[in-house]
Amino acid sequence: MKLFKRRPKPQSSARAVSADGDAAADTDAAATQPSAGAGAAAAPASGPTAESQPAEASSGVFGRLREGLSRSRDQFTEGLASMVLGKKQLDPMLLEALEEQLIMADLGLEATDRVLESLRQRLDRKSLSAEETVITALKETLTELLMDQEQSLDTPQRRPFVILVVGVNGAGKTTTIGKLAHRYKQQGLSVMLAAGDTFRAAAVEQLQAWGERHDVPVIAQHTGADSASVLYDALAAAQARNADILIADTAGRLQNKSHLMDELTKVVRVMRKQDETVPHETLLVLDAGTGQNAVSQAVEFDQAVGVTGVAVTKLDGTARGGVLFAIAHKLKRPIRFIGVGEQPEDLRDFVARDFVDALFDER
Ligand SMILES: Nc1nc2c(ncn2[C@@H]2O[C@H](COP(=O)(O)OP(=O)(O)O)[C@@H](O)[C@H]2O)c(=O)[nH]1
Ligand SMILES: [Mg+2]
Repeated sequence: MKLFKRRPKPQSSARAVSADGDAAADTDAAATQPSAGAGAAAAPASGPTAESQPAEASSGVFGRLREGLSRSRDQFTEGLASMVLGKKQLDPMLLEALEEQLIMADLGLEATDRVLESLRQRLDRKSLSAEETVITALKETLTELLMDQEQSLDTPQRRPFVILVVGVNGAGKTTTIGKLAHRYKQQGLSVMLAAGDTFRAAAVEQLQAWGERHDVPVIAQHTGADSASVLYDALAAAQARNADILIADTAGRLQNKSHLMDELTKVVRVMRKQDETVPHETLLVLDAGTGQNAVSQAVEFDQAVGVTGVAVTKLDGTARGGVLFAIAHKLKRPIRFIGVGEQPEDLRDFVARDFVDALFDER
């Protein structure tokens, strides 16, 4: 356990993005440069890179998670440990300081309130003897909050199992689809991809590049084509080829937010003409780096298309990993995956206890 000095950080909102497509311009740019990026750039190797091998060998997969979460860990635990050092009880001043730290770690007000309330109840049940007790209780409380949403995606229920991937531009949809394609291929499943983001020029090519890399067929039309018709064709093709899994990309930005939500609703309606059970998973991709904005996006997408699972990406590039607690608390949908890097193996099943342990630098 590290002990940290208390060093308040300002809440930066440098990368704020709203579900409103228009405000997504900055992430849009982020998405487009490397995005030939997820496609052409840094072809993720299927094994660990030379650079990551020592960590992998020494501390295994948990080491990679820990490494990925280092910035969030600094933000998260900084102050917390030193604050409870020597404290025998959760006095009002300590509570207030904890509250401040949790908010700064991007938990948001509601999740922070919930955590403090549960912590208080937990601590009421036993008297404090050492610093470790407060930390342990806090960790248990945090794990419990996330545990409700720890539920991995069970794909073999249907064939083809259709995953519709939604989220604002730059959130990491296409990259996550590429990583998933890789993962399912590794499991010996037959995978197909649908290039439903027909709005942006680079989007189709980006998905095709992932498809080529992992030898996965991509159903696509030209840029500007009707997204619903691409997905309709893709579903027909997946059925005809008896594919195990079809993963559909969608646009993250249209003229405005209501266009985007209307388009997604239409896509679902059109696909259901073929199979009324689809999509079997509506996976919302959220960029952790957008902090509390990710929470409002979650609510809006859920209202429009009914989110059944969440992938939280870019946890490696941000100190705002605490937002995951806010998402879990607010959205109350399973968190399926977390992205902690750009390698295919950096998309991981979400495990609440591992996540909290990695935030507290343990194991
Ligand atoms: N570091 C890091 N970068 C990611 C992760 N997921 C996606 N990215 C990057 O985020 C950018 C936008 O991703 P993209 O998949 O194009 O987003 P989309 O617009 O939602 O399809 C790309 O440069 C990706 O390589 C992640 O987990 N970690
Ligand atoms: Mg994309």
